[in-house]
Amino acid sequence: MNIVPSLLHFADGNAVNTPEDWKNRREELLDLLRREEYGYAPEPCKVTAEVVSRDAKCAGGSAILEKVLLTYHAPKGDHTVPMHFFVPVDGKKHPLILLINFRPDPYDMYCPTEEILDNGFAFAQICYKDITSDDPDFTNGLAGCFDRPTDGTGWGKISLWAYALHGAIGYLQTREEVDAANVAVAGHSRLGKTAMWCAAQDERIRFALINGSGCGGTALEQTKHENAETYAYIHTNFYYWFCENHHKYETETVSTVFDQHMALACIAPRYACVGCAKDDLWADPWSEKICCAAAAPAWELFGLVGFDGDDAPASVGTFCHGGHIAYHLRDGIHFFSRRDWLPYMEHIKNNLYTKIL
Ligand code: GTR
Repeated sequence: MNIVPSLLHFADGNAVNTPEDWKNRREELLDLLRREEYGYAPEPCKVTAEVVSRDAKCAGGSAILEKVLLTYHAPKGDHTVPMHFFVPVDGKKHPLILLINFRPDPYDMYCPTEEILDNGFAFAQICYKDITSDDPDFTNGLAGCFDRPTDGTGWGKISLWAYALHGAIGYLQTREEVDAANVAVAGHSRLGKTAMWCAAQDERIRFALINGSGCGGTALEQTKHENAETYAYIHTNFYYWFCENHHKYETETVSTVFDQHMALACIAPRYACVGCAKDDLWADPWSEKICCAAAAPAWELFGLVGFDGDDAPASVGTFCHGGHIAYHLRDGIHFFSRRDWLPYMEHIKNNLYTKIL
């Protein structure tokens, strides 16, 4: 399959041959994706944190749950986002999973909280609507605390949700219970797109858990299959997730400018987990697999296995976990299932102590 544009050529046509070249190519790709797809996020701002409640015996006495208020001190005002932070009670440092979720509750159907803790993780959760609303209103929450560029490149909501996660990670890495070298971000669907874009930009994140992310996530646009969501369709309802420049790809061929393998590849040489469901045709599990294969050359530059699968359609039960990009296809529909979390946790645990080149 000829996936264009080439990952391993600079915009000027020169080849990308070395890990050093990749650093520059990654910056070029991030700039391209900011300009044409997700929009430029604001400059980082100061984030302060306050623990406002503590349950020392949650999860059957196995963990501590804190409610932490994160305050973003932005140019046009402060905005506070609540976060739930769980940590096992054993007093050790733990790899951390930060989930951006749809609902504000600490226990939710999209995450098997106790099982995550039992697997030795610290676990933090933020509700995306506490950052800013999921609609075209750019004046509320954190969105209202910045001026948004009006030249077509200003942040869409995905970019702003990701921006808030960067701030949360800064705080979480200061917590003594957290193994700061082993931080994962996770999200499902529109928040899978957010987790991917967050990890693409933030090298403090070692693992990206990208579930059911589909269009604008890990589904390659140029190979979309029947009944899959496309850029043209996503803009009918969700144009505000992206920057205004992205709207032109409703009608133009995207493949000559950029595609989603570039966003996934910006995670290299770190780790990504892509999870899909067989009946989630809207998200297009096959194009997600092709995307993994198309992103892999970025890891190969480092002499690493990028993806140990191919670009053929997967069958239920497929696990490609031998490379830095893990892919699985499970049975069922669009959902963040325990059957997704289990392979994600396994991939993290298998790769906790390898050296990131
Ligand atoms: C759909 C949208 C998808 C996906 C999903 C979700 O309606 O078209 O791109 O993000 O919502 O977030 O649940």
